[in-house]
Formats: sequence, C-alpha cells, structure tokens
Amino acid sequence: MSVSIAIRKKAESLREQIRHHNYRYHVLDDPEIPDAEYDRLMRELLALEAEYDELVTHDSPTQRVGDAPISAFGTVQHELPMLSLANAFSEDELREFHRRVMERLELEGDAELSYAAEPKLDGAAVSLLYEDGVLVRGATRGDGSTGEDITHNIRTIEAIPLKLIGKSYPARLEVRGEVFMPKAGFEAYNARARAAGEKTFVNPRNAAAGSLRQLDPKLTAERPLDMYAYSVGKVEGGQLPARHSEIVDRLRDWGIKVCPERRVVLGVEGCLAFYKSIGERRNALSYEIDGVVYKVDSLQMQRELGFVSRAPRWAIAHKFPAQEELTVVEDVEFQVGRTGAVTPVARLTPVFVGGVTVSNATLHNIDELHRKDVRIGDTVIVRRAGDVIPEVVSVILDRRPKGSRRVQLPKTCPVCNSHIEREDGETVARCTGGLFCAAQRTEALKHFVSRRALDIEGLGAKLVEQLVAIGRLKTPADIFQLNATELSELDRMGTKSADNLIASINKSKSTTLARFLFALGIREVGEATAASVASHFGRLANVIAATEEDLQRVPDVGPVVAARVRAFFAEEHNLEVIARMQEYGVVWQESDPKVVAEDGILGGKTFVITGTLPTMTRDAAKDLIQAAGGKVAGSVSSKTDYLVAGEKAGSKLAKAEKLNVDIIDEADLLKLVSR
Ligand code: D41
Repeated sequence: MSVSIAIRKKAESLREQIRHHNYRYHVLDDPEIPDAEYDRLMRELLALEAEYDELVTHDSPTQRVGDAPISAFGTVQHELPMLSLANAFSEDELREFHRRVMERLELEGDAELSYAAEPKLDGAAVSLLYEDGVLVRGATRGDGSTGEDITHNIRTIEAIPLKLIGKSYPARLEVRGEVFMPKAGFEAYNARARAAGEKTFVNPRNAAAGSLRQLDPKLTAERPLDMYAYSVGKVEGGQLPARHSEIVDRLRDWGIKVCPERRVVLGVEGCLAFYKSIGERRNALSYEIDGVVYKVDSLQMQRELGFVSRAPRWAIAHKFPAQEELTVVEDVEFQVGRTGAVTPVARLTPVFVGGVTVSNATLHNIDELHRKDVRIGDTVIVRRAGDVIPEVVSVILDRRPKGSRRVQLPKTCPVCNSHIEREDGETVARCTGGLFCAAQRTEALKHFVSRRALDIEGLGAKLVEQLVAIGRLKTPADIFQLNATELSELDRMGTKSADNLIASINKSKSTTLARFLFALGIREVGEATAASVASHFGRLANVIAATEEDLQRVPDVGPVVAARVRAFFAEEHNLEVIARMQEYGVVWQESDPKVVAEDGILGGKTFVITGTLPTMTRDAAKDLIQAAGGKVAGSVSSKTDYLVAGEKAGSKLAKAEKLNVDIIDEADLLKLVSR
C-alpha cells in the first residue's frame, strides 16, 4: 500500500516537533510542553509508523532501541586522532602551563589571553559522526587512533540527537564529547543492584564506560546516561567559527548538548577563579567531575601552538584533589546501629582523601563485603566523595598479602552477645538484643537527643556513651532524672557545663508531637512520617490507639510503617517509658485529629509529587491534594494513582513510567481539583 503525501507530511511534522522538544528538554533544559503532551506526540508517531512500515526511518526519534544484540564490537579508525589531555595538579603547574603558552605565542606579560574553561566530566570520551545531520556512527575513544563502534548503544542515549536540528550544519560533522552517568542515576542504579545482590559500579566513570560496552543495546537503554560535547573532530562541507567557545555554541544550536557551566575567562587569574568557583559547586553539580579543562579559545593560536606527543599544547586539565586513594585494611569490625543493623566497618591505615584524613570506611553489609572480597590485610581503594561516608570501593588483588584474613558475619552481637539474625531476603543482619543491647541503647539515645529530635544541646555522643557505660542511662526517660551534681562529677564536666546541660534538658521538655514521635526511633519512621502521623492524629493517645488500618490512612504510611508503629506501641515497656517522660514533665501541644475529606473530589486517590513545579511549591501542591481528599505519598508504588511531575523529575518519574502510573503536571492537577 502506498502512503499518501499527507500522511508522509504528518509523520515528518511529528518528527520535527519531537526533535524540537528534545532540544528544548535536553539541550536548553527548558521544556515548552508537559511530558504528557510529548508522550502524546510520540505515541501518535509510533501509531503512524506501526500502520505504515515504509514510514519508519532510521533517524526517527522512535528508533532508539530497535537494534538487536551484536556478538562483538567493530573497530573504528579515527580520521583525526582523539588527543589526550595533559594534567596540572597544582596552581604552580597551571601557571607554568600559562607561561609556556604565552611564550610560544610571543605574547607580553600583561596581554590577556582568552581561555575556554569547562568542568572536566568523569565519564567516557566518545566520537559521534553526523552525515547530512543524521547520526551514522558512535565510537569510543579507544587509544585515540582506534576505537570501538558503539553506534547501537549511542543511539539509546536520549540526550544525543539522532538528527541535528537547524540547517547550517556541515555535511560531515564529527562531534566529540563525554558520555557520563549523573550522580543520582548512579546512586539509584547501585542501590537497586545492591538490593538485588548484583554487581555495583565502583564509580560513575566505570558506570558510563561499562554501559557503553554492552553488546545488547537494550541494556544500555536502561542505564541513565547523558552526554556533553566538548569539541569537534573531522568537519567537511561547512564552516565553523574561529573560536572554540563559538564552535561549542554552534553545536548547541544544532541540538547537541553542551555543558552549561562553560565560560570564557581571561588569563591565568580567570582560570583560577573558574577553578575555585567550580570547586565550590562541585558537590552540588548533578554529575561527577574530576577537575576543569582550559583551552586556548582562538583556533588560530591553537594551530600555532600545536601538539606534543598526542596532547595539545593549547589545553590542560586542572585536577581536583583525588577522591579515591589506596590504603590497607587493618581490621574489620562490626558496628551495631540504633535499629540493631550490624554493619561491617573497615579500620584503615589513615589516608588523606577527598580533603580529610580517613581511618574508617563502611562496607555497607556483609554481602557487599563478600562480593568485593575484602580481607584483612588487603590494599583497597577508599573513596570519599563530597560529604558522604567514606567507603571501600574495591580490592587491589595483586597486592593481597599471604596472611590476609577473610571476614565472616559474627553469630552473636559484639556488644551484647545476643543472637545476630538475618531475615530471608534481607541484606541487613540485626542484633536481636533490642534495648538490652548497649549499642542499640546508645544509638537510640543519641537519636533521641539529636537536633531534629528533642534537640538537647550539650548532650553529645561522647557523653551519652559515658552515661550508658556507667549504667546511668537505660531509657530516654532517665535523661529527665539527671541532676547537676552527678553530671559535674563526670569526665570533662564542670559545674558550669553541668548546669547548662540541665537547663537544655529542661528546655527540651516542651516539644512537639512530631518531634517526640520521631525521637522515639520507631523503625521506618523518619522525620517526615512522624510529622504526618502527628498532624493526622493530633494526640499521642490517638496514635497509641490506632490500628494498622487507621495508620494507613495517614499520607505516606503504608503497610510496613503501619506495622512498625503498631508493634512499637504494643510493647508495654515502650508505653512505660513514655508515661515516665510525661511524668517528668515532657509536654507538647495536642490538637484535634485531621478530618480526612474522604469524599472530596480526589477521595481515595494517592499522589506522589516530584521535581520542581512551575508555580507551586511541593508543599502547596500537597495541601491542595489533601484538601480535596487525596493522599500524598513519598514514593511511587503500585498503589500510586498519579505522579505530579515537575522539572528535573528523576527516579520517581522513571518508576512511575515503569508501573504505568498516570503522569501529570501542575496544570493537570489544577484541572483535576477544579472539576
Ligand atoms: O570533560 C572532559 N572529560 C573533557 C575531555 C573536556 N571537557 N574537554 C576535553 N578536551 C579534549 C581536547 C582538548 C583534546 C579536545 C577532553 C578531552 N580532550 C579528552 N577526553 C579524553 C581524553 C581527552
């Protein structure tokens, strides 16, 4: 059957629109239409292509994951070598680089040289070849001369256009850039892999490189990959501007994603200011970087400068201090947390990494320890990124000494000797000692006094440990019976600090129901859940009396949390401790329970809100939904009816798509409540 011109035009128009919206979304980070509308366009095109086979073109936005698995990668000869970058590890080395550049260009000391400065992404370098605007090949950098043909995988990355937009692009254009896995996607991927007992990635760079080297493009398509372009390779049949920064701007106009942090700076001082500013924002960036790159902006000057052994003389990577270092595992101990969770912790030969000296690193759980095969005596990579807890990333097997010792999960708690238990399918092992276990008691007390709980200033971790050790603190209620005289007799405690502590204990007695519930340390009851429960029931007596069913009516409370809360208040000794605290004067304002507008227009519907909404805060959206009788939950599940998604929606959006949850935007929500 031949396809009418009208239908052909329709398909082409849909493709143009989808490409345009991809550009708005990925490159400009400024979508014009809600996701639901984008999905509608996509479905319309899919339907047309399903009806008329011959309409399907290889560069259609529907054709990202169509390719079958391959058995091996082909090789790609880079027409122009993909150069490497020299490194500067200090300000001095950077100044030296700048001095050499100035000298070679015969520029005088105070002449200002423009550099294009950009973050150095920690991913995998790739080459993308566009012919007449159509993506025809994707390749890895390889050794710079020969890479691997990864076209089928590159095509699955939504940030990479299958067809360029605009008109003035060269007939042949090779784009070079870095494919990377954003931090959030990396964390989510690893969390899922860990829970499923699968292999985790050691860092986002390996995650990106590993994902690109999948033989089955379907696997690559599942990985949250992104790309920023940073230069061009071979260009034929077209002119490019005379400055690096302008070329990158052009790429962006053609629909290629480039780093929004890039700047043109003046001289070495400009470079240093850029380095400082990016360094300060490093942790806040959504992707991992390991430094910044400076390139002499003028192509004419680049040509004058030339290369030394595969590295341009006109560019340099200025590295940040390493976030990974090698050290030795001297011992592995097991720590018992507030909820009894037993966590293996590596005691390390102290090492300077990520800006601090690290001597302990988490091994997460016993399965993880065994998967990484960490043994006492091993040399390991420790990683400390940003403010996260240092972790053991992997073992350097080549350096394993003869006497290395394996580690097993102990049968009994190292603190209280109670049995250690692991429920079926659980990765976490727990001490069964409950509050009999001094470690759990100590952690529970530290939690109780912490800033977001009862906020008792001056009662720090060390002091809690001391008071537990001498048997003076057994339950949180004991805190309110401490007196200044006994406190002043403790190590490092004078009468003044003892008096201050008593004053802050007294001050903490006036609290809120939300804080109090959170402070109790009920498993799975975090700050937000405690606040929801408090506002729903108004009074502690109502919470204590609530059935699991009642509890599940609280927004954000599912069957697991409801069971935990019920179990906590079913324990006589917990009620006794609470009664004692009230006796000693712990009070809060009680209120009437919230009337749930079950018959409201959204009655019985559960919502999850994610991302930044265009005009409302998430709290405002939540109030709106609740006022109309709907429930607002914190995570997407099969019970979710709608996901309200704003800009920068992340894993929740992906999950909602997977579970076929209706995805709506702020405007849709407003329509729903005003029906
Ligand atoms: O972000 C990066 N990883 C990055 C890598 C970047 N922003 N710019 C780069 N520029 C170059 C030259 C100067 C050679 C065009 C690079 C790389 N090269 C590079 N990536 C891997 C090896 C070299």
